[in-house]
Amino acid sequence: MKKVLSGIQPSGRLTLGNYIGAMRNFVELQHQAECFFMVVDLHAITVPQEPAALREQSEAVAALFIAAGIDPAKANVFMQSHVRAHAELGWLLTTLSYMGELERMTQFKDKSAGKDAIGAGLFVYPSLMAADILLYNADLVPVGDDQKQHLELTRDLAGRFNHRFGETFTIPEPYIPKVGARIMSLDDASKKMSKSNPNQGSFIALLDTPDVIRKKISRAVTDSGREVRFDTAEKPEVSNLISIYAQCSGLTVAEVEARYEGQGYGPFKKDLAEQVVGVLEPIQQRYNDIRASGEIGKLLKEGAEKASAVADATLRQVKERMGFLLP
Ligand code: ATP
Ligand code: LTN
Repeated sequence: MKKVLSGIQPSGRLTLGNYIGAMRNFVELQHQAECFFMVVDLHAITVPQEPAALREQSEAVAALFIAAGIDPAKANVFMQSHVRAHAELGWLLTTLSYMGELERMTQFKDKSAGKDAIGAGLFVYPSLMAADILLYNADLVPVGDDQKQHLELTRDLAGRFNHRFGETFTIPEPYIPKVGARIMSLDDASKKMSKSNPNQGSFIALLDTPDVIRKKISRAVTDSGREVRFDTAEKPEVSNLISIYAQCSGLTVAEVEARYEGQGYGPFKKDLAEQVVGVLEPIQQRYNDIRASGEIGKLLKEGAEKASAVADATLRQVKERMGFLLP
């Protein structure tokens, strides 16, 4: 059976981009593979987090995994910080990572741009991500387009380790959706939709109320034309909205274009809002039930126990091959 691993940071309120780009594929893959889905809190602290908010967001992300359809009886859901092997293998792989390759990471460049104090954790972030993946010998890693480069680095690190210390790690493949791998910001189609964007109108949060969703979509930037046509070069804003529509309705891009031919943006945006609400409302209901049940702590504990058993065995093998004196 193939192994699948992915993670989402509790660095803010999850967005429709996280859902379409990543989480939805988690739900699909759980039926075909042995899955490990984590809330990557150790990654979230590579930029400053307020402790109370981090704790709340961590529980919220875990509850959203389940609400989105991940079945904890099928997939392991856990907190990264509950499995100590992540931090430990992260350090071991940091010692195998080169400054030059880490400096080339666009996420690092974007997140450090214009800052005078840049945390060292932000720099070595990809080495920790590689540890996350390699601990479970994952074959597939479902992520959005922005994580492709980190996956490449993970593959390089796995290959480097195998070459130096003997075949140990599986070389993982990214699993990226064909449509929706990069949902753009509602206020600026040149930037990806991000939960860390201070402009709340730039993203749809999975827990936004239907009215807020309608308002955000009606205010989403378009262009001065009126044609609902997919053309990322000429019409990036409208194309982004068409992608969201297609992903939420199950229609193809061409079917969405045909449905709104000659109708202008008004009816298109109105229906788009209802499509998004239709996808998010059931998730929100399940989310509220799960939070109210008080079961999340128990689920995470069980998930971490199962994940630790796998991760600890890999870590022990890695340390042995690297020449550590084992206890
Ligand atoms: P931040 O903006 O705080 O850095 P993020 O949402 O980009 O956070 P994560 O929470 O770690 O980062 O992302 C979780 C998953 O969601 C990743 O697989 C990422 O590729 C995917 N993802 C994030 N934003 C988008 C987007 N706009 N479109 C498609 N996929 C996305
Ligand atoms: N870097 C990812 C989050 C992440 C991840 C992982 C994704 C951390 N560890 C392991 C897949 C597998 C991000 O910023 N979106």
